Amino acid sequence: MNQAPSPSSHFDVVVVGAGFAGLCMLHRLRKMGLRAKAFEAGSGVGGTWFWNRYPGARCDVESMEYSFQFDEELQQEWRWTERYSPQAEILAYLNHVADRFDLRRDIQLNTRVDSAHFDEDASVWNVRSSDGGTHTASYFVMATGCLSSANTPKVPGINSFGGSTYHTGRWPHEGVDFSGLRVGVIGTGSSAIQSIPIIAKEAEQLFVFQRTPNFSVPAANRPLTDEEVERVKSNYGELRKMAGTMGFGFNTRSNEGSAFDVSEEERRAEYEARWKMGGLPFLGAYGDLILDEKANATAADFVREKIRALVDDPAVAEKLTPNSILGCKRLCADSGYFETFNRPNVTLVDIAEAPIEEITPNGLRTGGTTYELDAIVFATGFDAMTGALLAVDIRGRGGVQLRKKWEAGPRTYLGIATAGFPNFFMITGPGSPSVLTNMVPSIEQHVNWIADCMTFLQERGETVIEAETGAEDVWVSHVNEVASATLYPGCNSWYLGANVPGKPRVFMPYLGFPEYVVKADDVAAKGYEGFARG
Ligand code: NA7
Repeated sequence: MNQAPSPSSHFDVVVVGAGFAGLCMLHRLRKMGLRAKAFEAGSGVGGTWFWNRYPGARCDVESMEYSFQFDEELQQEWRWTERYSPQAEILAYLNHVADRFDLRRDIQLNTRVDSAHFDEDASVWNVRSSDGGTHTASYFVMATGCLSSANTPKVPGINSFGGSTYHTGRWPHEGVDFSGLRVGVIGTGSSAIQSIPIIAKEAEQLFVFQRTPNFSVPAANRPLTDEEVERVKSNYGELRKMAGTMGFGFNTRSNEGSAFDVSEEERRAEYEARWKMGGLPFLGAYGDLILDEKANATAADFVREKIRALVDDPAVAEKLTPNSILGCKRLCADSGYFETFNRPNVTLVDIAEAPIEEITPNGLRTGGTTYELDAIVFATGFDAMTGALLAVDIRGRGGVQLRKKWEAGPRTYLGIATAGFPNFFMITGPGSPSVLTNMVPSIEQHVNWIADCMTFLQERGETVIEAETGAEDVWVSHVNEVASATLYPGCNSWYLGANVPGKPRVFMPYLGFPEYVVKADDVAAKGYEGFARG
């Protein structure tokens, strides 16, 4: 592990981040014989899975699929223990990957990249790191993840609080003991929904401050049997290929047809079966659930009924029942979330009408009532997709800042490059399928595309590649057009940036992994069409 202060040095590639994306990129660059260096802000590798250690943190994609496929021996030898991996197991896997492929010697931990400026005369990136290091690189790759920049609301009085505050995405490594404490959780997204049932069992009293109720289906997590692991491993390659053509998961069939192709009875049976099976494939019950409001309502009403049946107090059940489009905000998968509100030590506080007014030394005030608290958990999500990219002072041609260019929202070509910023790549950037897919295969697809592009240039003795503005404009319009044919843009989700006050509202992910791969491969096959090279 190289922890020495950085001297000034030149690399073929500087990579920012050592999570799934950074590790995968580094491994591929090594295999190409390039000199690469990764900087990682955390004190360990793992990215999302390094930071999100809150109680109950778990992936909502099945573990046999949420893993790398670039090395057959790795995928054969690693044994996942549960259907949905807990955070600690995914982190152990990523540490294993770092060791197995000897990646640590090119990773500098505890170091942020503060700025990266493109020098047009020398055609290199000047990169400054938080340890005072200055580096040059032919290529600059951001592998900083889509959900890594924590969003903590600016509530008045936040610094006056006498107890402890936590953000789910920055959880203390030593864990937190809530025994005997009065705890407030702000937010009811995926992180809250996973952690609330566990915090409720430990805390003396738990207050959940809910601005918007969320749809959630049971995760139905369980240990994996040797038989099912073997079934996947004996056919891993084929299953992965199949998943690539579906965009999500090889374990669950998605129905193409309309919810109205079948009788109400059949529809209910399908929803019931998927509810029992658990997890996000609930949304795959019919092809038009995210396209047609009436179709969506059939599934949403089914989940609403389930919530009402799970929660004893009808008034609490009503508050927990969303009146929005199912899946428009990312669907959650839980283990006993709604039932937790039947516990005598749990109180749901609806802050939809009366936002949090103030945090005081002893607690939190909303709607004129003060709640006395010993600890506050911000489960308030992330400045998604652009937050981590814009946290670095990235400047392209003419010294133009990426922040300036994206003032009205991110603009990319294929979610991988942006005009005016030569030799700069983003892994799963805005405008790529990313968060609407299984992230790990999406990351591998981007890593391979970027690496192949570098090889292409190398073979031709070319040193510069840059997205053309025209190609970028067409891509941005296409991303919007695809999204606007669905129900996704119709709610205040982080896909749109709506969770961060002042953030421009642009639908950021591209809908359709298989279509995207065809397009990206076609661009490459046509000599990187839409890119200027030289
Ligand atoms: P999410 O899904 O963005 O959830 C954040 C929650 O915090 C959500 O309920 C928000 O309510 C709430 N929130 C945010 N700001 C505030 C303020 N100012 N006041 C009250 N409540 C607030 O983040 P997660 O970490 O749970 O999950 C992120 C993704 O990680 C998830 O989708 C999975 O892909 C994994 P809102 O809905 O905005 O009204």
